[in-house]
Amino acid sequence: AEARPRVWVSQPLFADIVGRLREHFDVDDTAQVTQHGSAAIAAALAGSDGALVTLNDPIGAAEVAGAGRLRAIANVGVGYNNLDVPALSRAGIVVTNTPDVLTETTADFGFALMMAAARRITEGERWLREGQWRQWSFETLLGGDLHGSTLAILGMGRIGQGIARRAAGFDMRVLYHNRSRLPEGIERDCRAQYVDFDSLLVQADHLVLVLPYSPQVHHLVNAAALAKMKPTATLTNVARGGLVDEDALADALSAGRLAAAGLDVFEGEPAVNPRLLALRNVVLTPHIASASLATRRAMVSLAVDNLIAALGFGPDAGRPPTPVNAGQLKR
Ligand code: 8YV
Repeated sequence: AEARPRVWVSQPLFADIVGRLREHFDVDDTAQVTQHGSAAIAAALAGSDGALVTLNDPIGAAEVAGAGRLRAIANVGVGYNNLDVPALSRAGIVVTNTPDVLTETTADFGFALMMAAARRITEGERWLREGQWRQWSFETLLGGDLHGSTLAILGMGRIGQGIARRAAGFDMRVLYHNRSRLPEGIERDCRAQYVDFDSLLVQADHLVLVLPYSPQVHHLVNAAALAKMKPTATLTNVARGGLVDEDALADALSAGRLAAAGLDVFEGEPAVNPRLLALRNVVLTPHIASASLATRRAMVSLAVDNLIAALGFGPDAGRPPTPVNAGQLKR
């Protein structure tokens, strides 16, 4: 019999779901949760036909150079800036991601993070736990309101739209900026108004970042951008850390030129800029915006479906449900 295709799973990802791969493939799912180096990834991919990877796994031309059999990489995540897609396309490798299944969960979390930053929830908890609540004063931990304020969404894709829809329930005015303006019907559904980037910064009471990262938008929120914002405004990031110049953000937060920030993603994660760690007016979470049990399971399930289909098996053989580079493949 013909040898079964081999698949590498880069870290433990719900064994019962990953186990579905065994119907078609020989599966190496022994890798532990570590930041695999380039050489380790290259070695794992060398004998593989497919791989199930996460944002922990940067893969480009160097990592696939010795992987002559590799035909598909299924990324567990909607963002795939860990993958050099043009290089993988040139190598004839199908890339897939996990959109849609995480939209609502991530929008929930973005909203929660924004609220926590605006209303100083974690700061208040720390203050209480530190035993500082000896005497409550009327002016203790005053925050900014959500209701009646202007929500500014940068990146109006699926998650941005989910956040906009939630804002209606909080009586917020919603502005957005995006690479391209959305069709009127979607703007109406989201009750969102398109503005240019500068107007978004100037008018924002609460700015939320939900755009995909690419080198073109590296440090899009830099000192100049932050200087345009109101000193009472908050910044929330559930996209990628590289969108924000963290030193400029720390400067603004410590100088009182920005009220607060909610950050789920960091440029050097899992390392966090020590200047941010030292500030009280930042809510810091460890990249968990999509981390509800149901959603994380749905993400792995979709990635497994993608990998099975991309490698030519199952009901969708040859047509993975959510491809990233369909039409760009050079084979
Ligand atoms: C994932 C994310 O947890 O989907 C994304 O882009 O950042 C998160 O939902 C992460 O990508 C896992 O690879």
